[in-house]
Amino acid sequence: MHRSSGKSKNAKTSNAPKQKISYEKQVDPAITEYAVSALNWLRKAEFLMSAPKLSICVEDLGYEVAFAGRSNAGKSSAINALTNQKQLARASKRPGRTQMINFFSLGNAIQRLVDLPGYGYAAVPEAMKLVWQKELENYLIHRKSLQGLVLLMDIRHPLQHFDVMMLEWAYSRKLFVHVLLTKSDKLNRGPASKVLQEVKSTLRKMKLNFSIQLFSSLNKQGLEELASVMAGRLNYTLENPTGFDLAEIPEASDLDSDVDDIDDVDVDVDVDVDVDVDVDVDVDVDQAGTNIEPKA
Ligand SMILES: Nc1nc2c(ncn2[C@@H]2O[C@H](COP(=O)(O)OP(=O)(O)O)[C@@H](O)[C@H]2O)c(=O)[nH]1
Ligand SMILES: [Mg+2]
Repeated sequence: MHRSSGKSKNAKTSNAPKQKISYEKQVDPAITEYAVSALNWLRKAEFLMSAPKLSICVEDLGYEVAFAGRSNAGKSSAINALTNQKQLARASKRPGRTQMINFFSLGNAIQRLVDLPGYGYAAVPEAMKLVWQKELENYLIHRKSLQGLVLLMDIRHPLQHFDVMMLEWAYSRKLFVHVLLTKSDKLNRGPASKVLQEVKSTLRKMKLNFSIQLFSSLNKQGLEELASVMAGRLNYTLENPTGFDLAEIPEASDLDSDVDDIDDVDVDVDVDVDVDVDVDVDVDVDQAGTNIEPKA
């Protein structure tokens, strides 16, 4: 019995390998030289600073792409996978750790990745939620170097209230949005592409300037696509001649407040925002707003 089943297994494997090997060697045509180079470039990410509010943050020069998502959408995992750095944005089993706007330089300080506070963590006083909501809105509406928003949504729960709010802010200033349907490994291919089509159709109706993809930090699905989109928004070229010295970017304490400028900008925002959005904030930001410990 044992012997015969071993035999049939051998017979099977001896017929199989040739085709399988040639299939595995095929290169995915979506993985271009640019994507590979972009991915390598993004691995240069280094923590720059953590800002408690927009008025105390990296000078608004150059190019930025910001990551946003509800708490637990997979934002920290995505940033870590993209930059190939386990601790860059601390992926946490406990939702609600990200509390500030975190800036990362990408080889030089005028090309940046920004990690925005997550939403959805309920254990935060209502007043703090409103403060953070306002800060987020401020950042999204007024930040001139912001070239695009990467909005992460768990593929099983897309387009929640927070997501729609972010999309409306993006629309109000014609900001490009790249949507990641995260944890795509949780669904089979059929159901996953169905969600992809449905969300795509909603975003079209919202008249957004957007792109969308499936993404999984777990099995690295969609990393190259994300890297290409980001690099494109950040003006990365294969030569990437932007030589910029980190030392030229002033420390947070040297920066003048941008608050007056922000008040002067006349942006017509028509956003219908309920106040019950769960902003993901820990309350250990001190009163003066000078706590700049990175937390993700
Ligand atoms: N299956 C699966 N789980 C993921 C993936 N990305 C993140 N997670 C899990 O989802 C939870 C929240 O992830 P995290 O990156 O901390 O989310 P964040 O709150 O948006 O920063 C963690 O338990 C992760 O291990 C993924 O691609 N696939
Ligand atoms: Mg996180």
